[in-house]
Amino acid sequence: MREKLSGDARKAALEKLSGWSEVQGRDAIAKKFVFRNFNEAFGFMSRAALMAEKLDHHPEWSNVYKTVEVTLSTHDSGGVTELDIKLAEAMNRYAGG
Ligand code: H2B
Repeated sequence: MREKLSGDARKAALEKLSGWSEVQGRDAIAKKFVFRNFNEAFGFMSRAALMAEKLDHHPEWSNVYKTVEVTLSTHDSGGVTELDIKLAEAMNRYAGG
């Protein structure tokens, strides 16, 4: 099982992750991605889904038209781990920043 990130390591990891923030009342991080249209939103989701399978680590997410809301947490560990940071970084790359 992965170790939960806390303290300085967690702070440092989050500071590098543009647009991601702590979820209130839960050990998780979240970001709302807004694209130009559905095609771009779904392209992003397809790339992220392939990475999620590769990492065997899966997002909680929803899509409405051009918006994708993502929450990341490692369920097996009950909180945010290095895997969530990895997937969040990949998602930022796929979203173009
Ligand atoms: N995704 C997330 N976000 N957290 C997990 O703990 C997790 C997962 N566990 N994807 C994986 C799959 C595990 O259940 C399987 C058996 O590897």
